[in-house]
Amino acid sequence: MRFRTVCATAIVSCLAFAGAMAGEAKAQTAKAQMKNAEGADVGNVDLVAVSDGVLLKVALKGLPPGGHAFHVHAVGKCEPPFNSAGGHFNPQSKKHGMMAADGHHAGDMPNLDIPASGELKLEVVNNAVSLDKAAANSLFKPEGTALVIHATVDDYKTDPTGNAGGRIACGVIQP
Ligand SMILES: [Cu+2]
Ligand SMILES: [Zn+2]
Repeated sequence: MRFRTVCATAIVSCLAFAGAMAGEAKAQTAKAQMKNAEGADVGNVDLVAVSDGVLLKVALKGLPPGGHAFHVHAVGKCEPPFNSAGGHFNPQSKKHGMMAADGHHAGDMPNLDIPASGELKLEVVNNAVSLDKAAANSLFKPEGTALVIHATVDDYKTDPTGNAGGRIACGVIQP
């Protein structure tokens, strides 16, 4: 499994380690302001470079309860109904899904489970992407990238979409 959730104390040590490894005073960061198809603010995601990928600090609100697919998409453009964001971010030309034999896309991530309140805070590491502009799997490629939340869950295997239904929220990943 290439993904894992991490606890708050692990994040602190992880960030300190990443900074030491890179020899940088400040960790690379990015952010995405998430909007629904009506243009309403439905939260945001802060991204931080860690030693082996990118930590996503997700804080959402006003979303329909239940399971929802959550991916990095390959174009940094969020025009409702968000087809503008393109397919899943896939710099290595893999098949979709962490349960697929030839998977997975770098942009594939675990489903979100939105509670009845419509609000969710969660932190997850994506080990397949980078905030380093020079990396082949950089989220800062020329066309940009976007985070997309779908109407239903990702089945983690149907290529290329995970059979996740429509796109209900989108946010361009920005420095
Ligand atoms: Cu998606
Ligand atoms: Zn995918």
